[in-house]
Amino acid sequence: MSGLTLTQFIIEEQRQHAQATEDFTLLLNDVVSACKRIANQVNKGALLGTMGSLESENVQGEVQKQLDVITNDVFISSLEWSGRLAGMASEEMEDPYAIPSHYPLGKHLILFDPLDGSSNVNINISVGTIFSILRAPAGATRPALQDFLQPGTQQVCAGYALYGSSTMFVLTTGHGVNGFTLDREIGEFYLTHPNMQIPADTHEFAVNTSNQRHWEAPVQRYVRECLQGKEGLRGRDFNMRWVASMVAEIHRILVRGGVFMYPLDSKLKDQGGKLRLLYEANPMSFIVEQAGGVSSTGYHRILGLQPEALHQRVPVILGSKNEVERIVSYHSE
Ligand code: P6P
Repeated sequence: MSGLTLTQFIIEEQRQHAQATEDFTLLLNDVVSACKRIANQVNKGALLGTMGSLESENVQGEVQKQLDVITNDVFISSLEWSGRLAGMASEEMEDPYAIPSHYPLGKHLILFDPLDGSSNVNINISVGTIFSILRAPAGATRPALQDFLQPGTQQVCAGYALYGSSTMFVLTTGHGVNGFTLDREIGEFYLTHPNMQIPADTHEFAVNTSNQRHWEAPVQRYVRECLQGKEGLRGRDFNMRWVASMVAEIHRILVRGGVFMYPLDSKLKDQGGKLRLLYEANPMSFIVEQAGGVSSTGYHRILGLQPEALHQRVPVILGSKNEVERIVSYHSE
């Protein structure tokens, strides 16, 4: 396999951007190693007997899968020692993870969902890892919880690994979005999807329609118009997808366009939504915006939100620019 490897790409990115540092380049390479290890764990889950659920629940009140905990541990053990991080936060841990005192502290914070969509893992549907990298407070001190609560515009990097028919790694450092495919035989990711751009228009939407009766009026209106097809106001037929694995949905949208919605609904109103702001909505919104798309709660740009809690949830409407702007306009009417 010829072509640019992810390692070469990251180093060349560092050369091109003055603010990039070797420290960050090495951190990103450690994230890549963690995702390769997770890919291996997910791929062999049934063989290793790790596809089951645990008795425990995570901070979200969700039953934990064995692989949720295993992959969380993989991410921590791959990164905690490196001296690149001042702290880590995960969907699977109630509080931020303090870097053990025998390791040096670094200049970045990482927030991650180690295995998003894990309820799909035992039915062999694609799952993924999502990560977001922020700057740590100046001076290598132990971060306070507040240091993790930065708006999405402060992210220096965001990305995901997709464990699907092929294993892919997609990232942005604020200079566009690039996708890499793993060659398992040699353990290298190769650039296969340079400069990913989301088409501005689409006729494909992704939403869990079983929640339809709980949606707010603007989303009801938008989906109703799509379902009316060419006989309706939109004058064209639409297609619907719902994988129940956010990484797979976002990847599809990056490749061929579309809209992904997990909107606010009356049964989620108290918790503010389904998806988590800091390690799902923010990293995916950074990627989507860098690929020319739009990402909104329906009322506000997601990247502009000031987080108030580590596991805060938000409504998410993102994807093809013209379609998301239509949905946002329905919210403002
Ligand atoms: P539902 C997976 O648990 C997740 O966080 C996202 O990856 C996915 O888009 C969503 O929840 C699926 O939610 O309610 O359809 O199971």
